[in-house]
Amino acid sequence: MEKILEAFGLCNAEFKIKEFGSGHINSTYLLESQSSEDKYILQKINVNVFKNPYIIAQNIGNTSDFLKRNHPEYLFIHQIQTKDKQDIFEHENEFWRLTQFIPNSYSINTLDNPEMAFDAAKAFGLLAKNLHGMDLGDLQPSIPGFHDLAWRYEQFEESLTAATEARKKKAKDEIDFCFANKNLVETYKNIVSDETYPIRMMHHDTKINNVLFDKTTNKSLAVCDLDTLMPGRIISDLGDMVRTSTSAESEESINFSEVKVREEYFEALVKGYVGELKSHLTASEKQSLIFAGPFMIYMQGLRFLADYLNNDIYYPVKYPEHNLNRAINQRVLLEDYYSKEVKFAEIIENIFLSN
Ligand code: ADP
Ligand code: GN1
Ligand code: MG
Repeated sequence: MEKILEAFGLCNAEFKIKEFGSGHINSTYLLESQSSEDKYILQKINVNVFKNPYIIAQNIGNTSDFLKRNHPEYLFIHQIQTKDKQDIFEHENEFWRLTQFIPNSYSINTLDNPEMAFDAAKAFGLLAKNLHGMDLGDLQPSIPGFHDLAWRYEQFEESLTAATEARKKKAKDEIDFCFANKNLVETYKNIVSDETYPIRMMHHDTKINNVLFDKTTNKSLAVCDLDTLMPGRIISDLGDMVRTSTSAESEESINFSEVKVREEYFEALVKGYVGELKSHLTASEKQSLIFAGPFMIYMQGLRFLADYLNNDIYYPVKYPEHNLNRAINQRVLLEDYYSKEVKFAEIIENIFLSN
């Protein structure tokens, strides 16, 4: 740690360092100064997932510059550079980055009131609104194919050929469910091939624990976890909010009977997100809002299931059926969404009518 902190111009002896957050991918540390109020978030980028960490730095850096020029009042988590003016410190094949800890902030894994769902969605909507018009020309994806549902489906099929008979047997119901819902891949392909459908700078990981709330007011302050900030479509960002902000149980829960898309949370989310972006949304985007939730829930279910079939090579697991249970959780959530889809379509329509 000493070398890493020194690279960023910080003195190791001054800080208390502890592991932080509940993310699956990177290693996150909170640095707390023992002599001042200074706090930082230091992260080691997972290079099995992000094959080229410099793409992350480029995407965040371009976004940072665009926001400084066009929306200087917006609270964005800018990268802190090393003493050598680098966004990333590369050391012994490890890649480290540093940001300010947003003061007085906290994050949560589940929501217990719709106002916070509204606020979380507003935070992601505001990011997308402020990034409207940004030049995406020379940006690359930090993970190629990240939210390409057709590719995720192929990966699921590949995992089936590699899986042990024992795991396939245990996962039979989930495998059948994924096959039975392949029509979602077709809907996705139609959206991708629609030339009127905009590509925007998207966050791509709008899990509720990536929103920072204010400890005093409980209002959203900023969004974090910017590694997957890259060109994409709004169904990714709205969809992951529906996936993670509407159920009383998180994706980790095995209390499956309580895994549900709560209507008032769904309504709050769409209101919060659309409220920010409304004037920029195209007809094709509006039409796709109802698909956002199923798109992301199904894709996450496929990813957890494929990882179970691949013997858990991507998501950290605490017990052998962990990924299978995560896949079941997503299947239950998707089934619940479908049982309320007509109502959700009405909610979306009313939001546009009342504005
Ligand atoms: P991961 O990719 O592993 O999910 P995150 O970037 O989401 O890592 O960080 C993990 C947690 O650390 C977040 O859920 C949030 O609670 C906290 N966090 C991250 N960045 C900041 C920041 N700049 N200020 C305050 N808290 C932060
Ligand atoms: C990972 O890093 P974290 O925990 O915020 C994953 C997301 C998944 C999520 C599921 C780069 O996000 O795509 O939706 O787990 N990030 C990556 O919990 O794969
Ligand atoms: Mg995170």
